[in-house]
Amino acid sequence: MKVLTPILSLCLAFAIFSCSANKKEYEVKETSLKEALKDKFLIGTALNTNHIWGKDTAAIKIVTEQFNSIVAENCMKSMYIQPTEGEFYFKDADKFVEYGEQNNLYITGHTLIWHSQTPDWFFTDDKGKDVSREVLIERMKNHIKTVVSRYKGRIKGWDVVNEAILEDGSWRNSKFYKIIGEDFISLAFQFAHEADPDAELYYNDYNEWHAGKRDAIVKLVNSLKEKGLRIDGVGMQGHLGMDYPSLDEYRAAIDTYSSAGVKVLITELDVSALPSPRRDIGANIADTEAYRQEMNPYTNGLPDSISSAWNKRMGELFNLFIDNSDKIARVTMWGVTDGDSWKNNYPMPGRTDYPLLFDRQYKAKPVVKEIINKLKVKKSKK
Ligand code: 9MR
Repeated sequence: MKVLTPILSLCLAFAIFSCSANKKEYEVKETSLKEALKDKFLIGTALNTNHIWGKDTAAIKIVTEQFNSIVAENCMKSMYIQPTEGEFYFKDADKFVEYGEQNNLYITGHTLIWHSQTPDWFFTDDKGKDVSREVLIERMKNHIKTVVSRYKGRIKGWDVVNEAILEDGSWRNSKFYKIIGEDFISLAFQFAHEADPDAELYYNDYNEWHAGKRDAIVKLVNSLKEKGLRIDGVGMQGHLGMDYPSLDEYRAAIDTYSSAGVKVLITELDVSALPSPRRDIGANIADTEAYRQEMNPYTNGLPDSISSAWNKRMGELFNLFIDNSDKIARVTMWGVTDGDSWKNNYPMPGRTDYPLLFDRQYKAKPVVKEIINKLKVKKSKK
């Protein structure tokens, strides 16, 4: 017995070790969103500079294990990439693209032309006055051509124009629109295509489920096509709430865009768990509201009931995407973990929101497993 005891303990230890080793491997596979969704659509996430430079190692592990597509949350916007005319800052963007290539990720670029986050020099002359139409077109052309050609063949698709249409279907009265007219959109698509003929080109917007905006986007898609320009997809940003839009409204938008003959991309998905001041709050970053304590109810964590409701809502959205995967080419989360989400500061600064698939401790929310399990069950039924 004296001899047997150490042998038995060794066997037991080995059994426990191999069991936990198997379990660990099994879990990694089990929790891979990209594996589960691989026949449906690309699953992506936006990266901030801490991700890009490898500082947030826990988030990076999630990115490489769970996602197969990336977009830069901020560093390719014109105010960062061309802060002064003719002086481009490519360090962050270069690193982002390099990271994507090293990890075999589908890389998309965000965003070339946007009314927001465009540096003032873009629109003004040395006296501070608005530039002429010709000058603005030239600046737009130079910006697009420089950025797109730098990543030719490496960035696979571009958000060419972002948020040019309002909810009622009218044009946003941006500087681009005021100075150039609605042509600024077709010119932007033309310049992007000339710089990289193989890149996919997208129009991207929020509140994309509003009937007025939706129909105007379809009109835009048709008019670009009529002009012989390339447009591959409509990016539905997907900054959504717990009770807006309804699944029917969202489905109708997916159907409508798809019927216009373009791919549907869900490009910036997050679902706020917090009360919203308005149903159509969307993502216009100028529309912020003053902080109110009663609008920030979950500073110490989500109550179970709200957490279940949030997981249910996100699950229903993913079910909708999976059921429409013949129309949807990519679903991209607007960030990796809750702690980094822009929603903590929008539409009110300083709140604690819970809009993403991974929590502040980098833990996957229950819906992640549910999505994976749902697909596993479907596959094994076939
Ligand atoms: O998430 C982005 C946030 O960190 C920036 O401060 C903000 C302004 O550049 O932009 C946020 O991302 C926006 C995206 O680029 C376009 N659609 C709306 C997004 C949320 O504002």
